[in-house]
Amino acid sequence: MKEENTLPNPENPESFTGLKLGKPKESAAGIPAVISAVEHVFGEMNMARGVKALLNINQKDGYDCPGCAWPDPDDDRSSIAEYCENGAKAIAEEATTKKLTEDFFAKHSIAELSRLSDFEIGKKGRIAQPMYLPKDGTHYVPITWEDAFQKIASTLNELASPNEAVFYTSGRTSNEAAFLYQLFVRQFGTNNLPDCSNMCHESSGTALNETLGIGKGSVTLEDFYEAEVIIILGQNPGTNHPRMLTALQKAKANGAKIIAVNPLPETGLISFKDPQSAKGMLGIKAKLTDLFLQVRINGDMALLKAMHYLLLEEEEKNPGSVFDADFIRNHTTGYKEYCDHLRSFDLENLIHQSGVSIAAVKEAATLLKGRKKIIACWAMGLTQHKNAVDTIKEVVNLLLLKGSIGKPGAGTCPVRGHSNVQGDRTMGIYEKPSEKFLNNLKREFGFVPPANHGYDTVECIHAMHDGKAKVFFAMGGNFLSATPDTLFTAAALQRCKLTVQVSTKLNRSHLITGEEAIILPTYGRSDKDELNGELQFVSCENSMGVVQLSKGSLTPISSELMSEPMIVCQLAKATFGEKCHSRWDEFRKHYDNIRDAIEATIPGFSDYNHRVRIPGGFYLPNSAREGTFNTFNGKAPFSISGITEHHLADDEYLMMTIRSHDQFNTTIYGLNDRYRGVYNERRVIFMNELDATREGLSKGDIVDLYNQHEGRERVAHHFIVIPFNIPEKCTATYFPETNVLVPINSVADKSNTPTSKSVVIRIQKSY
Ligand SMILES: Nc1nc2c(c(=O)[nH]1)N[C@H]1C(S)=C(S)[C@@H](COP(=O)(O)OP(=O)(O)OC[C@H]3O[C@@H](n4cnc5c(=O)[nH]c(N)nc54)[C@H](O)[C@@H]3O)O[C@H]1N2
Ligand SMILES: Nc1nc2c(c(=O)[nH]1)N[C@H]1C(S)=C(S)[C@@H](COP(=O)(O)OP(=O)(O)OC[C@H]3O[C@@H](n4cnc5c(=O)[nH]c(N)nc54)[C@H](O)[C@@H]3O)O[C@H]1N2
Ligand SMILES: [Mo]
Repeated sequence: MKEENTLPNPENPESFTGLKLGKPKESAAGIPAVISAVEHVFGEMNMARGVKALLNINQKDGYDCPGCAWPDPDDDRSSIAEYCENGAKAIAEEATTKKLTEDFFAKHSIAELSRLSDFEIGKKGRIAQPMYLPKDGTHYVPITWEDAFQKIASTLNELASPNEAVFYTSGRTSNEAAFLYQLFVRQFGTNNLPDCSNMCHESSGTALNETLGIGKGSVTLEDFYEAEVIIILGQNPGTNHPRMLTALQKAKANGAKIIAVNPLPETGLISFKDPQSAKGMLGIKAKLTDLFLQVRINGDMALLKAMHYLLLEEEEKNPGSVFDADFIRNHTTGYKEYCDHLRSFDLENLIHQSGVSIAAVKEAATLLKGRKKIIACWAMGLTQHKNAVDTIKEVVNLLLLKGSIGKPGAGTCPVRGHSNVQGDRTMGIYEKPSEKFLNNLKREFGFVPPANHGYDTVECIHAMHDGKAKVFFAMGGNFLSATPDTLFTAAALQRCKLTVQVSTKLNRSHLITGEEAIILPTYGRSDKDELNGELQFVSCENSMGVVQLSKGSLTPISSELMSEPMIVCQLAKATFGEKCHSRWDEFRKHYDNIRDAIEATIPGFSDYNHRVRIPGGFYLPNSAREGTFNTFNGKAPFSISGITEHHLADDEYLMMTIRSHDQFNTTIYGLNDRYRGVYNERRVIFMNELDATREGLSKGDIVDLYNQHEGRERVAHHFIVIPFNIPEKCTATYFPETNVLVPINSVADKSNTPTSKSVVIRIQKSY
């Protein structure tokens, strides 16, 4: 009998791990960061492997850190290792020597494993051989690679249409694997290529494409060192991009002013002790932020408009002193209309809606007034709201007013998440490929790619739910836990005929499956990848468009792992059989052959095999960086959009789902959030003290959280109240524990990104 699988929604307080509260930290990194990194690494592997792993991260001949997409310095890199605490933790998770073989799966049923927390599941270790869950099975059983490919291929070939299969990608997949994967999927006949980007920076890509004609950021690391102002909105670099703090520190030493816009006074933004400098090791901290603007959740649009309003007033008093008239005239459209639009607002009302004090907004305007080299950085605090695309366009408006684009020290910096999420998109992992891209594939590979757009992440969940998609294939990631509305998504996956996960580590997506399920174990970044006796390397594109090689150096934990490019080749062979294009045989021989195919298909990769071997790699062309805008008329339009008001009832709150300091997305490294002073517990809700009092709640109370959307109630049980420095009516919880509350149909306009940072909730005492 198949037991019922449970979901991560514990109904009893025994699931608590034992909260301890400390004071939020005043500065990031320093010695505690080094200690924490070392503990994680050597807790998972022996000394020799640990040292080797750390020494090779982000070195020019090493491997790309799987931690985040922040770029490495072009020239001098730290001679010890270019890593940070959280990069080291990412490596500890990946390079662990704990492994799961068939014995483990024979001993533990799926139902038993699904009762564990995400933290406990992740700590089990790396999957060491292909596993298969038969229909009505209670346990995974071993399967050979050959049988696994045959099963997937025959299920795919039996579908009524290729569009009944979806192929998800998480952002760690290398350029080489991603290119092959999209080629396979399109040759199979569908554009159903949802990816983690749909939940991440899709809003940025949409906004930037529509305004500047390129969906990527425009700055390089060097620009940081020349900037006059760096404004960081909705991003927590101390935790999620720690190496960015080093760049900010250098920028500051060169005179840049830093403005942080965030509902939380995030530790890394406020000050920083560089663990790689002597001063930092001595505990000397550098103050980073000059001005902290504590916005209300989603108050950014109102704040930006208020700042722009004040800047316009100054410009009108003294024309030419604030805005860049030449730039506006030569490179933009709609300036006059935008000024009229600004004037139509009531300044006080804007400031009120932003949640920031009048004095602070005025200080921001004063800071920006005379400066023209501005970099705007942002991440999930802007992208995961209903009006995300419009808010990012408002950020672009600021840069256009100031002529801060296409010149040194200025531009857009959407800080990417997964280490190769940007590269995957460049390689064609996209459900809405351009005609040009498809034509290139057709020319190079001699087949007619499907023209219809495919499903993005939210659309594919609906399709599975409605029975329109029957096979779910994931190249990495943890789809169930990363996506919104966990119970709805679980039901969607469970309606599939077959779910397949190409994975390094065990996660919840292996436990909530279709009728049948397969796990294909693969190499991580740090693993040595040998093919026909020759060591191979792959390549990745970082957040600033630099393509670099990544060569693993650790011995894989099992001889039964297969690299991602090889998995795709074998899958193509099995699926296409005799019709399989001969190119797939070439790809299996050497990764250089894959790179040659990329060069022939995707602009910007000329001489790929040569240039990728140059230490430090090469920059991809970037039109916005060069000051040209690939829009229909070659100009960047000012964007006009209103303010979204959240009409919250007295007992309703906005909730943002954020990352703790001890996690990488759904991989939970530990139970501490050191910078926010939270230890040994993740089921917490941060709320304003006045709100807590109004609700009759005090520190340590246990509450249930409810969301109501489109007539369906969602609930997440048992969270401990922590009164915190956060604006009124705003609350924060950790992702993925509260993904159950994110409504599947609450998405950003145009980008269809789940609104994970503005979930409307009610809070009730549990008992
Ligand atoms: N160690 C580590 N590194 C990571 C990751 C990880 O999980 N762990 N994840 C990677 C990935 S995939 C990504 S996308 C990035 C994510 O990097 P971030 O975007 O920094 O991650 P979040 O924790 O989602 O933090 C969002 C920040 O925005 C703020 N915020 C929330 N809502 C609003 C708002 O309405 N307005 C403003 N102004 N701010 C708001 C929050 O307080 C928080 O500081 O990090 C990448 N790097
Ligand atoms: N509520 C809420 N939800 C969110 C977010 C949020 O802020 N709030 N953030 C969203 C964002 S920004 C993102 S990017 C998504 C992340 O969504 P995903 O990318 O789907 O999730 P991850 O947790 O990064 O995936 C971790 C799993 O990837 C596998 N893995 C790790 N390395 C490799 C590798 O090299 N190869 C392969 N094949 N597998 C590997 C491991 O098995 C691991 O368990 O989540 C989104 N969901
Ligand atoms: Mo992300």
